[in-house]
Amino acid sequence: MDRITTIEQYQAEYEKSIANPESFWAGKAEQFFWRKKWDRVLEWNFSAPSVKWFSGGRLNITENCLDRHLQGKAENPAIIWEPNTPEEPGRILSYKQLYEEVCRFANVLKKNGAKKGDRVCIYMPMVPELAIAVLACARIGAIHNVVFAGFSAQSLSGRIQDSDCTIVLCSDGAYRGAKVIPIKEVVDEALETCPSVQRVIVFQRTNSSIKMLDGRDVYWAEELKKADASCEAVEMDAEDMLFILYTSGSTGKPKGVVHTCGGYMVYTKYTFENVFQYNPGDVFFCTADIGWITGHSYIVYGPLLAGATTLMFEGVPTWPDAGRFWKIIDKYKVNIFYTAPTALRALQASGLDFVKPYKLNSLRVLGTVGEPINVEAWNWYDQNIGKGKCPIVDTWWQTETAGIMISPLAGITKTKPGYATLPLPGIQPILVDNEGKEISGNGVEGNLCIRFPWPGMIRTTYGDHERCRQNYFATYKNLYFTGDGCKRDEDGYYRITGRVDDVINVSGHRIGTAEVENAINQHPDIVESAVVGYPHDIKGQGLYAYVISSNQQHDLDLLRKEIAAIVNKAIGPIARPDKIQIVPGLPKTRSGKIMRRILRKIAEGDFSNFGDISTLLDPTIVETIKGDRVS
Ligand code: 7RM
Repeated sequence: MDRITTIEQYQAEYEKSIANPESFWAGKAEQFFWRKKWDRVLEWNFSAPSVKWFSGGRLNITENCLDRHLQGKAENPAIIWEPNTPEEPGRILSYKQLYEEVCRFANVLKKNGAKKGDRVCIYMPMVPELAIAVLACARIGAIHNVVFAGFSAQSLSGRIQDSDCTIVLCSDGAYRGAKVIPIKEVVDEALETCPSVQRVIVFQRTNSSIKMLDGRDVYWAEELKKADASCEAVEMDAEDMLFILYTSGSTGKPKGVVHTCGGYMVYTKYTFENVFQYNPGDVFFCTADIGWITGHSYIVYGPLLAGATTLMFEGVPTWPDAGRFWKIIDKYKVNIFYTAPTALRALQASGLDFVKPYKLNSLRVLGTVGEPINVEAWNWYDQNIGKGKCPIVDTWWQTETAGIMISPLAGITKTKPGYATLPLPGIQPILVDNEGKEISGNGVEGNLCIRFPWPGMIRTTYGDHERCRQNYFATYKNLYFTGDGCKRDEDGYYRITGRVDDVINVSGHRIGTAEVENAINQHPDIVESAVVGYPHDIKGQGLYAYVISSNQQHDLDLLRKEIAAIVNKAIGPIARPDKIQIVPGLPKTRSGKIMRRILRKIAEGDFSNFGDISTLLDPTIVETIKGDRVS
């Protein structure tokens, strides 16, 4: 372990990381087990872009997550699993058990045809087998593509096709609160359009009745019976792909963000240990789903690389009641708790009666991620969960960054509600104006970019490197552009203000407006649509859709229902618009561009100042839309 313990040490470490990044990161990388040491620490240029960390280095990340801990930590709990239903017994897997389960399932994958470099799609609920599957892929060098099990068949199919997966791992069904969700059914529908898939391995969680396709589908448990408990790890190059994870951007189709073995390993462990100030023996509870980057980096890889105990929760925060998180924290004596502002706002709204029955005295550190946290939620978290004694780390980062980038170090960096505070060592943020000119000094605001590589950064977007360049490296020369707006206050503290592109953050989930518009436009009566975000008390942002219908006779409530159903089918319930307004036209400029700024203001209910609307083709449309606003 290698942990910063004072603010002076943070400053010294930060300065070293800027003055000599290569020796700084080499020092971190040396703490791992490499089959062969790297030849070069870093080669990079942001114009291609091409970034290589630890090139020539050979390793397998699972040897660092598992094998390495068998000396001394074999009996320590690696994964604690809490099921959806509180009455169902949980499971605890020691490092030794997890190691054996991963090896066994790695052999199952091999027997079913998976080889190094193959893409394996994982579409599963939050059961230990999901983490085991992820690690088993990494063990044999197969590239995992985890898809959050709330996405629709169409989204799943798109992700499988884009990365040409040959194997799909899924469950029969999933428990989510009081609901049973048909997982295999969604997979079956998705696979109607996925010719690359040869094999489906089905884990039985709910014992629901499912269809099994002869010659394609097999049962997890059956396959395991035939598998050996030892499996040699496949030696990987530091820059070999570890995984693909799809995320929404400002253009229509989600992008497959690619991360590689060496840099990802170094970055997730370093950030895990330092941001949360992890102590050996701590129980760490991250409430994300493994289907998102937060789950990849801070449920699976970061904690396991550190030899920590990671808690996996299958259910939802409000079932059977809004005290579920707090019950789990007391039950397993959780020391570090990491969640999303949206969950905190929902729990705050449920009232303190759900918090009071619990002691919460094992907690030492609290964290948030995914979206800006409002001061009220921050204070509520601080007082009622942390009892004023636990530092809160507001961690800013992205799918593309692999790990935390701007964040306090728990108990070390002085916090300020709403501020992600300072960059971690190795991270060089820069604010630029819309022309790409640096905005220096403090008390300023601009577009957040990063000017130097870090080991966890995105390498490419799967199958389309040009898209990666266009999206992240072409807006501002020689900079990685995050898509976020950001303030730097008088103390040099950073506050992320939200996306400056057409991405909306709904309950901490990234939704591309273009993606939702494409879905809505599939409706035969919809001529055109425009989706914008508006402030939402619980979700942070909600989705407001303006649609033009060609059918004047259409029952409007029915039309809204049909639109919601279409979005559900195309993306999933998380992208369903909160409000739908049927409009006769959209505010467009003479060149045909929709003036979204006006639509955002109307959605917000702010009619004060629309700015210059004289360039609109039909300025009267603004009044009409205003008049019919959905409140
Ligand atoms: C980890 C994750 C990334 C986007 C990012 C921001 C927003 C994330 C914070 C935040 C304010 C934070 N990955 N975001 N963390 N905004 N404060 N602490 O969420 O790829 O799904 O989303 O989320 O806009 O660009 S993500």
